[in-house]
Amino acid sequence: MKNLFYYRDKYVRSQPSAFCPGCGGGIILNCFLRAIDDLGLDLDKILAVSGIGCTAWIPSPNFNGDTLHTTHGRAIAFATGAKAYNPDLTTVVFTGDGDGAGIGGNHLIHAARRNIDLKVILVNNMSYAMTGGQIAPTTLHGETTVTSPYGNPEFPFDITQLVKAAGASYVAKWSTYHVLELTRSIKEALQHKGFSFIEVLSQCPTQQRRIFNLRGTLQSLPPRILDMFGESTVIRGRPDKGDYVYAVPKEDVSETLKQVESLGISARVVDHIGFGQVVRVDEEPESVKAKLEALSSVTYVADHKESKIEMGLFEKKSRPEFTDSLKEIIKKARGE
Ligand SMILES: Cc1ncc(C[n+]2csc(CCOP(=O)(O)OP(=O)(O)O)c2C)c(N)n1
Ligand SMILES: [Mg+2]
Repeated sequence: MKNLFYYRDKYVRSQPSAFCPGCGGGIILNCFLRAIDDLGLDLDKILAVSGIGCTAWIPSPNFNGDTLHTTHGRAIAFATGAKAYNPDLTTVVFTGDGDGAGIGGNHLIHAARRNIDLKVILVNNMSYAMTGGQIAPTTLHGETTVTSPYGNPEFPFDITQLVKAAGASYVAKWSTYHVLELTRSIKEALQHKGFSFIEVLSQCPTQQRRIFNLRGTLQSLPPRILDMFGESTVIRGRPDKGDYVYAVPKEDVSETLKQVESLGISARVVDHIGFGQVVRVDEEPESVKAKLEALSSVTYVADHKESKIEMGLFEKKSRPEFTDSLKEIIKKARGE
């Protein structure tokens, strides 16, 4: 079993981290390093490209291989040029949700359409985090940010579905809670020929404190947000027991908890991306739903699957890859 020091000494440039404490960036870097190590990839054959933002720092300056730190929103454009010039390199792009789906959204869909063999890890922290947490195209409707103090009037893109529809041949979505699945998925993407895209829902205690309206000390937030990701997601194709419900409070969650417990039902307060703080009751829905609905502090009793974000593999198919097609066309043009 290799420990963290092994990965740090072999793959990470020695310097203090620029990430805020509890940032998801370190987890994603860790998953990436484990993936390349497991596959035994040669560092000289990897190029990591990033744009601008906290996410852009995951490879640069942390990764001890070749990195290209480019301009905001243009990581995929630079990576396209690099890959077309030297298709032998495994070219991996790290891009934020603002970088990749906002300012660089056009590059993203066109690279997917071309099926160019780039591995794109898009880190979705639901905001333009580095510059203070402004609305991004991934910020959920109603969420509060510095540019939407009364709630976001817009609706987000489903980036995974967008990239799939645009033609990507490998598409997956995970979160920083799902480290084993994410590492496995990065390995699959690294071995897949064609545009390979992984959206990673990531925690940003600094900005998500406001976005998710979380109270409590800063130190308490990273594990809490990770638990929230676990609570708010379902994995495609994995059997889901469904033996629980959520009591959504009218106002005060502690009052709802008190009322539920007064019925002799054991329950706990959990954070949920879709509902905020809710009371989770681990009982068969038929046995508790009506009782919970009758409580004066409960506005609604939600089914376990409601308002959850789907994780997993969304696409894996084979189709002609751009740099291969380009090579053929260059041969033809030269009359070879
Ligand atoms: C052309 C341009 N516009 C705006 C900026 C300012 N800027 C720097 S980082 C950033 C936010 C990046 O957000 P995202 O891509 O989601 O990455 P995160 O920091 O959230 O990981 C912005 C707007 C810039 N550097 N260049
Ligand atoms: Mg972001």
